[in-house]
Amino acid sequence: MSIHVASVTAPVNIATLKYWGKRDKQLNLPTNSSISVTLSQDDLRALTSVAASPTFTADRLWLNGKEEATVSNERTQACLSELRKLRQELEGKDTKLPKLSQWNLHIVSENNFPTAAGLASSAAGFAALVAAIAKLYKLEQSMSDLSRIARQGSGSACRSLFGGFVAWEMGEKQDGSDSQAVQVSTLDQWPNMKAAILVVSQAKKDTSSTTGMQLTVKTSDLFKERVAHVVPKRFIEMKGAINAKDFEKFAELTMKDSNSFHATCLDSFPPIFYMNDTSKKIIKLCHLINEFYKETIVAYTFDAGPNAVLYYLEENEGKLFAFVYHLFNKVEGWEKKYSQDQLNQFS
Ligand code: 2P0
Repeated sequence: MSIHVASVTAPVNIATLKYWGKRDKQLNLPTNSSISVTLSQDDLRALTSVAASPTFTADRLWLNGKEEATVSNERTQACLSELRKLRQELEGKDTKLPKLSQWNLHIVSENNFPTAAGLASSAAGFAALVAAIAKLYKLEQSMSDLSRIARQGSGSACRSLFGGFVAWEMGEKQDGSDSQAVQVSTLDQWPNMKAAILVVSQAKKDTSSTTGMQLTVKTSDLFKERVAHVVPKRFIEMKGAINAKDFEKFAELTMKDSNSFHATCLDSFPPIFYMNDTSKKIIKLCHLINEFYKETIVAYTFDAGPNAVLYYLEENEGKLFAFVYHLFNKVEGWEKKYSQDQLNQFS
């Protein structure tokens, strides 16, 4: 029996400048460019293995040990058919190659974190799917080329094909041929940048990103302002802050953009709530910490769910977590440092 196998991992990416809104739902073309940080391979990631064999009777997909029907959905099929087309071109050039493009695929994927709880599981999942099949097919396309395919699976997936700081350029063309991810900077260039994830809830979100985005695009006036004037400026400023390793600026833009994205959710009609009371306490806590140290040492960001991602520099890890520890463990005497108003926020 002839069987060909390949495996890859793709990490989660967390947007610091949010993608929210599609101008083309079929092709996943966004209404604004976005920026993210891809976590390291050792952290949150999808591990995907693909096998192709002439004996397989159908494409099949297992996610976290359970067979899924999603292999036949439009988005997965869009990715599979583009990848098969590219493999077919290779097989046309070299007729000795096995005809993998004509064989069915078995895909096994596993996340080491909660699926669909606003922790970008679809991003890592589709990035790993596309990268694994590209490896199996020995495709010669660049990562940006592959990012245009992963984008069709899930918009944010295009950013998980690169490590470090990544921009998804929205592009202008109607066919999506210029809507792709590019690397802004490697993590090595800013090696002391750290991310901590505070898992507030592992529950599945109740409004999917696609549904939420469509509602926001259709009903929010604030969204129009965000897309036209707010994000284009931030996109340039954030790339500048990353290249200059300016944490204060990076943190300010990250927090403001998270707030702006959640404000457009609230401005949708009916409103969409992704953050809960614990999320809001974390926001207040971060501002309190920065105020306390008279220096920006932490930035928060929230995606389409209540879980927080904190960005900070390694040298401030002790300061940051000492504070979190004091607050949440209520070490004797710690409350004397704060006003009653501040304390009430954490009671
Ligand atoms: C982001 N999010 O930039 C934003 C911030 C959520 C909030 O990308 O419909 O799962 O598959 O293209 O990529 C979540 O949206 O949506 C997302 P689809 P996706 O990370």
